[in-house]
Amino acid sequence: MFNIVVYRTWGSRSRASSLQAKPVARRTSAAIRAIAFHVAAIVGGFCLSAFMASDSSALQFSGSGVGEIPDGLGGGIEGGCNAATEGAALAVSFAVEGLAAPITNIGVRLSFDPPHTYVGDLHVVLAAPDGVRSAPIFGDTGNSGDGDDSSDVRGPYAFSDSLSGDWWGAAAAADEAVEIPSGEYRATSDGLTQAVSLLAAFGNLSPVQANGRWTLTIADDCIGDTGSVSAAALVINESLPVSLQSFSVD
Ligand SMILES: [Ca+2]
Ligand SMILES: [Ca+2]
Repeated sequence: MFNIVVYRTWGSRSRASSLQAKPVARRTSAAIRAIAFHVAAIVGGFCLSAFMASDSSALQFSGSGVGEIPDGLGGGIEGGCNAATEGAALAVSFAVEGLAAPITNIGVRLSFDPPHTYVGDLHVVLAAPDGVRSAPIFGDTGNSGDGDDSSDVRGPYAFSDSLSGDWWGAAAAADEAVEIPSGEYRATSDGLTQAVSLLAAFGNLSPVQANGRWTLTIADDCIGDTGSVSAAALVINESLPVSLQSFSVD
């Protein structure tokens, strides 16, 4: 197998170098093994370097403006909490710069501390610098017509198209006053369990359009349960699936 590597590597350069390779290959198998080892090491090292370089090419931006989420105004009766009863939204911003290629992957990381004690109160939306393109991360989680899910949120949580966690399912599985487990989830529609594609919402932005101030708004629509966003990050164009471990900003 290594012989093939040697010949292909040299043969691809020029006819002269290919001819030079053959006499070497005929001398001893030990020589071939030594050469092959070095070529394999070089190729392997190159691949590792390329892997690391592409991985580190992801752009990560820490959110500014984290803090307490103003409480909502609604409550008391069924359906009393809705868009009209949202408190002032907490706006966390990401100063995106240096993006030179189209968006191929985008993810959000979010942590709450102190935890918010009622996930169904919350509406989280990511908006591009143009203020027009936006996508929900989650909202009215567990909306069933007779109330939203009462579980807590602490995190950290990661959301992107390349993740598979079921946010609504995790909320349903967690009892009242029990935290939705930290983990990796798909973003979901506001008030609906359907997954949302962040790439569909933002993938058509040019680099020029994508560089600028992105905003993550977190609004609470119901009185009585509160919490704070303690950290947030926006990751763009990571070569690997955007994972919880990939976020280094706390
Ligand atoms: Ca629950
Ligand atoms: Ca509330």
